[in-house]
Amino acid sequence: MNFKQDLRWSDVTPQHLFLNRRQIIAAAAALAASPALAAGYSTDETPNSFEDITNYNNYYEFGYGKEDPAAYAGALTTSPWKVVVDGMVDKPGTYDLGDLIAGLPIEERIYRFRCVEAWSMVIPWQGLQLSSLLNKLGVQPGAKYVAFETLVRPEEMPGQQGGSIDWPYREGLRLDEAMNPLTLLATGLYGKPMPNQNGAPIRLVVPWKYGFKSIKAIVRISLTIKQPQTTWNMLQPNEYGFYANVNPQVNHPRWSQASERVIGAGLFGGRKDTLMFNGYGDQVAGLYAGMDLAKEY
Ligand SMILES: Nc1nc2c(c(=O)[nH]1)N[C@H]1C(S)=C(S)[C@@H](COP(=O)(O)O)O[C@H]1N2
Ligand SMILES: [Mo]
Repeated sequence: MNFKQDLRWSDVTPQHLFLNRRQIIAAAAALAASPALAAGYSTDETPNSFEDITNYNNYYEFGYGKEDPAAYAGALTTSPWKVVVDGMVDKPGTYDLGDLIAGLPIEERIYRFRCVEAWSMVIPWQGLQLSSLLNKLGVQPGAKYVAFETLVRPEEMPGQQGGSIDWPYREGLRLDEAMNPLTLLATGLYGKPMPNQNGAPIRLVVPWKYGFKSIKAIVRISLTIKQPQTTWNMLQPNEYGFYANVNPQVNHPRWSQASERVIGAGLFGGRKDTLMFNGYGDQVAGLYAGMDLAKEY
């Protein structure tokens, strides 16, 4: 099965042929908006419109099309929401989401977001640093990785009724990546609670990695000794590695990663060079010192 063909299609389709009128208006509005605040960890690039961010999604539990999540994710029940915490942690348990994150500071961060399919957006997230939750839970010595799983509920997630993915969608980070202050558990965007299609009620955001690392609708967080299995690596290990750091010098076997199509900017160029670590190298390059990123992709 061929997933992630978006790039091959878009590369042969001139931008103006696939932007519809609504998208063109949204793009113009996004560019006319005043510049974003460049504070703390945020980029000062102009965010994409709410319209773009919530209508061009990858969420295979709701279909393979970019507009499927907007069409079908509304049916997902996100309250109550339980999260299982297990593995090498002082306070394991099954938590109600509200209790799990109670008291942890919620921040606003405008991040670049780069999909492995070579498109990108700028998204104003709200969320907590994953490190703050891990510190609250108490990571035990010897834990080296954090594993995440998405909800399995085929009656509300029609994509789980078939297909090649071995549900649940799974992801993982090395503990030092998880503790990096850039890494968020996001609970909202544009100042609103997280839209279902973007991963309500809580999803990961790791801005220096390809978008597939940013797992949605998290119901399990496990501290492990062994490197966890991850969905795209399980499906196509020669195409998707565990690290998945944005790297313009290491191409996907089926397409270049040197540049990216900027969603919503079609009227004004629409393509730009991809930056190493998606522009977050100052904060994260040190995590990979001594590693060959062409081999550990
Ligand atoms: N559970 C789950 N999480 C997921 C995915 C998915 O299919 N299922 N897709 C990933 C991919 S490939 C991308 S690019 C981002 C997209 O996030 P967005 O729709 O909020 O832009 O979600 C990631 N998280
Ligand atoms: Mo992606």
